[in-house]
Amino acid sequence: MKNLAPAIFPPKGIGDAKPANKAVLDWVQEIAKLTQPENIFWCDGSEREKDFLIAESVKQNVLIELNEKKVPRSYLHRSSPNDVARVEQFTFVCTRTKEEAGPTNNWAEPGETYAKLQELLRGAMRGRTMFVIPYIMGPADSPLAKIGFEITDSKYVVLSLRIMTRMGQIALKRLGNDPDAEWNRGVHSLLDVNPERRFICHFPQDNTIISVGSGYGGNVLLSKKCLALRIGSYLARKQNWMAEHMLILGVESPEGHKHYVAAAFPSACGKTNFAMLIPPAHFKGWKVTTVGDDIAWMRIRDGRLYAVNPENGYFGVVPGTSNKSNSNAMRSIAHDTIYTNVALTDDGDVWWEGKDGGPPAHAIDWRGNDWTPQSTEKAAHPNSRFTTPMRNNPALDPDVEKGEGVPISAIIFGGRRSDTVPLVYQAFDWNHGVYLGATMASETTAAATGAVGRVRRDPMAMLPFCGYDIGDYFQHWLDIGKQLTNPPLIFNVNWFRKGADGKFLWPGFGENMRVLKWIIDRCEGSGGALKSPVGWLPGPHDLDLAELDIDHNAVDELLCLDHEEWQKEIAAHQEFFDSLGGVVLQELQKQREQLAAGFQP
Ligand code: OXD
Ligand code: MN
Repeated sequence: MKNLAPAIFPPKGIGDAKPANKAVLDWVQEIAKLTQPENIFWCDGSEREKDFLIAESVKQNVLIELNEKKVPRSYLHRSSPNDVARVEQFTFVCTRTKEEAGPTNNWAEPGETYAKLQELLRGAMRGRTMFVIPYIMGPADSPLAKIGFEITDSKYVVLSLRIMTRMGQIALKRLGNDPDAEWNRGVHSLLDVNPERRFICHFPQDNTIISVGSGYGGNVLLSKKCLALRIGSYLARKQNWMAEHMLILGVESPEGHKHYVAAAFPSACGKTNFAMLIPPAHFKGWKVTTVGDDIAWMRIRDGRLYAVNPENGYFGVVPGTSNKSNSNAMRSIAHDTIYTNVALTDDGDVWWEGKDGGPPAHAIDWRGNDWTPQSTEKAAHPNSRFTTPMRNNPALDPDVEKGEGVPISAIIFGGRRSDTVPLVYQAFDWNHGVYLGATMASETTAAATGAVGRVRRDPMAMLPFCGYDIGDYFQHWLDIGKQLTNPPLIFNVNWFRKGADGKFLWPGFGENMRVLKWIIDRCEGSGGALKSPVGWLPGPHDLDLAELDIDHNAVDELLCLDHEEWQKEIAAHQEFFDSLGGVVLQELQKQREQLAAGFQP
């Protein structure tokens, strides 16, 4: 199998950045004893190390070098066709009791799970190299920063983590040699990339993650979903901060007034596009900048929420990315990028469905087979990805490295809903906003294996990522609200509402600036709104739609509340709450009753 490349032997000065911390060394020895690798490679994050690992990966076919003129210093990786997305059904939260994991997580007993994983890992790295990757999540000097170590037998993971985190010496330095320092233990092995032996297991009480049997990013870049969200959310509750599946963007008016907003949309619902939004010509002088595109860590300071992006790069969905949908992303991925599961053109470039220009006459598809426009299969997998440093983003926010974070004026929830949910509305207050987040739903996407297009409740876009009981998570949101004297306003958006003809009513992408502008107006106390049963809705003239080619009926449809649809929606909220058993809080039930009362005839 192409992923299971044999050991590599670096020259002196590469792969020998052994940490000074004894607790780390002991843990690495323990894992090495179990997995029995040929050798241990201690990563330092240097350029020399990168060059060496890339050269070896190309030699061993783990990476394919792309045309230097078309996409400089960029590579294509093909994962096993059975391993192309997150596997929620094989993802476990192994708290001491089932109740602590709650009704939305797969729970497994920690002792038994460790024993099972140990058996799978026994001798798993024989004849191979074991990499030890130290990394920091968050700006190095942030009070929110966390240190993690990932042990892996995949060079693709090392090279990806080098992009996605602050990796190497910087983390070793920050950790120092305090044996009691807090750090996350992550172990990953490809094993034989067999779905039968694929488990992504979290042990929040031990700050430990073990992932086996996969090479796909969301399952194996342990810094991201596993540490920054599942373990992160568990730590956040214990330590009174928030770990959320949210992008963070800055929006600056021509007069230089700046706000930051954080937005929680489920996987593959446009977080990266929104975070990199380019305002349409009508919004001359307005600027949107990116702090993060997937994860926000937030803490309370002076009665406000401040956010940092714990990541250092973007792991984004490729298909559909174009100069029209997201030209900042196109510029970001034009160089120094690792592509996974896109198509390879005959001149060594990459191609995917939705890329600018027509399809190539011939390409090699994501599985490595010949492809032409007549093929019935997609050339790029719908969940094919780019891994690119955030430094590549021309719209990167200047305060992205600020340890204290950026102050959040608004939180936005949103899902992919063909009907029912208006383009935008504002919660009456924090607790009502928590209800909006807790009941949000979205049509499923290719980011996880399973059916696509099915409406499922995805509270705060955290359904697959909350590392503990969801009822306690809702309570944590309410508790945080009580501590904020200047809380962010909370909004809900839906870019995906469709008309009777099945077509999207809203143009989306850059035009979402019009919605963002209303949100900013509301934060500044200047935007108009009408009170409705679901929250504050913009009136017909409150959204700036100048120079937008949109039918008035479409705008009415986008903002309307259909009573029948909402009766169904409110019933679905109750059904969802019922499915959670006893965990739903009185406060949220009260919010539901108020909402229902608003729709009484
Ligand atoms: C992601 C996801 O990869 O949410 O960000 O699946
Ligand atoms: Mn995500």
